[in-house]
Formats: sequence, structure tokens, C-alpha cells
Amino acid sequence: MKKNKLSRRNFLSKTAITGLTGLLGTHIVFGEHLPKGYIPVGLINAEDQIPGKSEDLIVLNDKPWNAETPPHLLDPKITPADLFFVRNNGIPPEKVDLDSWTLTIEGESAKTKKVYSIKDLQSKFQVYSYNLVLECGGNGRSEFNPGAKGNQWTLGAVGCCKWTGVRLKDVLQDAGVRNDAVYIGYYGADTHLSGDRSKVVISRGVPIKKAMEEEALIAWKMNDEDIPAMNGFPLRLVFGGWPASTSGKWLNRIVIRNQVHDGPKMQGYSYRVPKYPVAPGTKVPEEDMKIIESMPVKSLITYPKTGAMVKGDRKFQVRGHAWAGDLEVDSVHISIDFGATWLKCNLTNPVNRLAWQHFKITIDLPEKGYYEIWAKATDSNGVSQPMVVPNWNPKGYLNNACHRIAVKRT
Ligand SMILES: Nc1nc2c(c(=O)[nH]1)N[C@H]1C(S)=C(S)[C@@H](COP(=O)(O)O)O[C@H]1N2
Ligand SMILES: [Mo]
Repeated sequence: MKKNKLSRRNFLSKTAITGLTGLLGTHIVFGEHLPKGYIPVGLINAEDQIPGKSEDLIVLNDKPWNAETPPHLLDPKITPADLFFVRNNGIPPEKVDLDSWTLTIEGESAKTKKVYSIKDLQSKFQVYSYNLVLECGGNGRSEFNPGAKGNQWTLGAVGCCKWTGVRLKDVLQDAGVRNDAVYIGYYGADTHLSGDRSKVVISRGVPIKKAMEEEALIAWKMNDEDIPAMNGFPLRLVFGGWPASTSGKWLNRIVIRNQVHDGPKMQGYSYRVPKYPVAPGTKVPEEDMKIIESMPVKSLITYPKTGAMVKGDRKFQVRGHAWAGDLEVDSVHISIDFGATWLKCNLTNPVNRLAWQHFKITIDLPEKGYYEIWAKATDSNGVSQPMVVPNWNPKGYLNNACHRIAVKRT
């Protein structure tokens, strides 16, 4: 065999190596040993791209995909679909056939078992659109100390999109809800990470009262387009104001239960917090944990971006969004002096119940130097965001501490 020819043919050419060097930003030591067609691992990771989503999302995990939105990219009033966070617990369904997709309603407290195609849903029931805030119960987890396992969300596991679909209550009532109904639970078409198709990834739900609210949707559109594959295409539940884990993606079954739903991630420590305040690090008995319901009041500064330099004209606008679970936001204040004094912002009303509200204020930085801008929202019950990380809990849920950004006047 012609040894020489073989080695030259099956290894990367000098030009190819130079190209890769450019992409990697450094010289590849031993690059002459790279086989033809080989993609350096360093580049595979750099290309870490969630199908159908913006490359500006911050990826926290790729197996399964979990990614959050940098706060300044949440600036639009409605979160762009490709920038909306992704929180997958398993593997999304690979091939979705719209015509054969069905949603089954059943359960102990369902009068009948009914199966709907997507076309049935679209033609049988009135269609509604609402802007609804979805926030992962673990948003802000990274700040707890001692830390909790799980995705280390910072600020961006939240968004407010326009959702379109039918009211969950209309569909439930069509199937028939017995008087003893207390809860609904969802099932989706994603598969367990183990590959075991008989294992349910996640099956959570809400009390019947939340399920019956007007804004509770079975949605097939997000911002007037098909829901992105990673966010539940072709059908998902949307419950504004509650942990987004209740908003089942790739929805194919809803059970009407005569007891609190007991699917995977409803029990133990999942999406639960202690019934009473505990010292950080405390081992809390399971029976002392309660299910998280409405999310707490919170706000996010989306402009300027943290680290911004303010030049010349020292007046500039600060803006962002605020939301308060099932409640409304009453006011938002900002501070530029580490909380010594607070300025009241202009705040819009929500476009509909459970949508986030927008605040803005023009501020004046008195002299050159470093500042922090802090934002604090207060809900309609008079409860404000804490300045420091609140209520430590074993799984790191519900951190609604004030958002702080850094700004320099130069
Ligand atoms: N079927 C299914 N539904 C699901 C999940 C999931 O993994 N599978 N994750 C839940 C969790 S924990 C959250 S925070 C939201 C995230 O929704 P998003 O990925 O559209 O942002 O979906 C919820 N619904
Ligand atoms: Mo979540």
C-alpha cells in the first residue's frame, strides 16, 4: 500500500487547519493529526444552538435543553418567541403530525372521556388571546446560599408572550366536570431522558379554580405563530402567574382529578417550599412542604443593560417590566443611591389580567462615577420585593429579590 498517499488524503489540509484555528481563536497544537471531516469538540460546543431559538439565549444545560434570556433582551413589551426561555425536563417529541395530534380529557372527575383533534378545538370553541407571564419556579435559584441543585437560573427564566387558543374551562366543561373535581393534571408527548417511553417526564397541574379562570388556555399560537418546537408545539397549557411548570408542553392529555394531582414533580420537594420560614440549609421534613401556587411580585430592568456607560447628557430612561402572580402590580420604584431614597416610576396597567406591566422613569445621574440602579415592585396587597434573597428553601424556588444593574456616568 502507498503509505504516503493514505496519510495525506485522510488528514486535514493546512488550509483547513488554518480555518479552524481562526474559528477557535487559537493555534491547534498537533493539528496535523486531525482526521478529515473531524469537527473539534471545542467548536461543537461553541455551536451549541437550540433548534428554532435565538443564539443569544444563555444555555444552562444541553441535555435536556435549558436556556434563559439576558434581561436586556426582554426589553420588548411582548417577548419575541425565539428569545423566550426554554425549560425542558425530557426530550421533546421529534416528529409532530398536526392532523393526527389529539388531546384526551378524562379522569375520575370527568363525566365522559373525550378526544379532540386540534381542528376540533379550533372549530368547536371560541378562540381567545391573552398576554401571559410564564416564569419558572426556579428563576433566581443561582443566588441561594447554600445553593440548590438544578438549573442555575439567574434572572431570565421568564417572559410574557401573546398566547392564542381555547379556554381550558370550555373544553373541560364540554367533557363534563363532576362536582367532586379538585384538580387537573397534564401529560405531554416528551420522553424521559432515560429513553424509557413508559416513564412520564413531568405531569403537574393546578386546582380546579385556577383551571377555570378565563385566561387559562390550551394554546397553539405564541405571538401569532406556531409555538416553537422547544416551547410545546403543537399544543400547550398556559397558566399565567403560576410556576411555569404547571403549563404543560406538547399537551396530549388532561385528567380531571378528585384529589390533588399526584403526577411526577407534584410531590416530595418538587415545586414546593416550606410551610414556615426556615434557616438556610435546614432539612425540612417532606410533610412540612407546600405546593407553590401564585408567584411573588417581581420586576426586571430591561434598559439600560447592566454595565452601560452614560455619556454627555446625564438624563436617560430606565425601563422594564413588573408582574405579581395572580395579583396586579401597584407601583414600581427605583433607587440610584443603594436604597437610601426611592423614585416612583410611571407604570402601565396590564393589557389583560396576568400580563406583565411596564415601568419607566427618566433619571438624572448627578455626577461622574459608578451607580447601581435598583428596581422594586409592590403588588396590590402592598407586598414589595425584598432587597436581599428571601426565604431560603431546599430547591431554590421563588427568589424575587430586587433586580440591580450597574451604570457608569463618564
Ligand atoms: N411536557 C412538559 N411540559 C413542561 C415541561 C417539560 O419538561 N415537559 N417543563 C415545565 C417547566 S418546569 C417550565 S418552567 C415550563 C417552561 O416552558 P418553556 O420551555 O416554554 O419556557 O414548561 C413546563 N412544562
Ligand atoms: Mo420550571
